Amino acid sequence: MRTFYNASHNLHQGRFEMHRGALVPCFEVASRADFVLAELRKRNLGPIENAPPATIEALQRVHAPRYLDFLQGAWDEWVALDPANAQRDAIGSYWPIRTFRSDVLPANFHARLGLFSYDAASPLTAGTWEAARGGAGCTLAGVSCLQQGERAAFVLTRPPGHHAGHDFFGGYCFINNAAVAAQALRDGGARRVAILDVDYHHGNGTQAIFYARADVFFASIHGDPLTEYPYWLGYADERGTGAGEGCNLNLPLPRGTDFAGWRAALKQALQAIAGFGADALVVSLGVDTFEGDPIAGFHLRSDDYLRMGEDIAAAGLSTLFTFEGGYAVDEVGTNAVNVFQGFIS
Ligand code: Q9C
Ligand code: ZN
Repeated sequence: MRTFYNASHNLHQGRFEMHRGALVPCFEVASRADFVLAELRKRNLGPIENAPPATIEALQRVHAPRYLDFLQGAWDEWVALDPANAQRDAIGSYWPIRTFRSDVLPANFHARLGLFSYDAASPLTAGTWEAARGGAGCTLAGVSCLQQGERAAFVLTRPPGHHAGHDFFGGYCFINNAAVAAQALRDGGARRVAILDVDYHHGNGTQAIFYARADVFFASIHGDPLTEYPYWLGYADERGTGAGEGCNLNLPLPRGTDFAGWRAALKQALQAIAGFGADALVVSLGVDTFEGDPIAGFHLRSDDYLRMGEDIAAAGLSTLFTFEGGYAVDEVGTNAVNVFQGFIS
């Protein structure tokens, strides 16, 4: 299986995230990708390649122009406000909740930072834009691979993507790689695409992007948003809207769920995807379902990821894996690569 590795990922290295009133060191660290890369090499899973960054035009297939403009220029604006800002990351302080306007684009930088984000856990850094664009480029290279008839490919990138929406970032995500992939597959001629999101957290950005569409099915298995981030989306009654009605499947599970319970939900998701009749599958692969994850609550063990890969392979679809969460850094390589090992076995 070919891997497209975003060599620019380490341009994004957030320092601190706001966590319940305190700035704490970021959980989403650069070494996560390094551990996965090392494990891929160790197990000789296939070629590891680079790809050029995505063009703005390609990103606009999923994201709003004014959002992309903001992301591209944000760091320079931030530093222009105060040269001392070069030593600290940009994090929002003000957000337009219900009754505020979002049609007006404020001149004030902080107001735009709040307009285009929804949490204080996703620091925007000097290299965030380049890193995120690089990841989207790898995603498009992975899509090309599938279009050339390969069974599967892996996009090894960070920052992750599934929390990023049409015009917002959050949950450590800026550009939604899974959405970029699904859209590129559609643009390349796939009639129906399914996205399976196995990250511990609900893929609210991906869901929102495709919520009214009948051509992209979104299925997600995640911690119940009643207690788990992102809290305001990911409930079972969200089934899509308009033409997209019935094309969204959320399978929230309680904290403490082990692999037996998780695997039953996977079976259900894969059955729904089979019923949808997809031409291709995009998997948002987060391994923060691991029992040792510091910010999540499921109890999957390393061997369980082998079974996960086998089950996903049994769907028989050409499959693109994009790397999402997973914060137990020492095990993130083992767990992610176990999925591929199971998939190709
Ligand atoms: N105590 C991804 O896995 N903070 N993002 C949650 C929980 C945000 C996770 C805090 C978690 C975002 C891609
Ligand atoms: Zn996650």
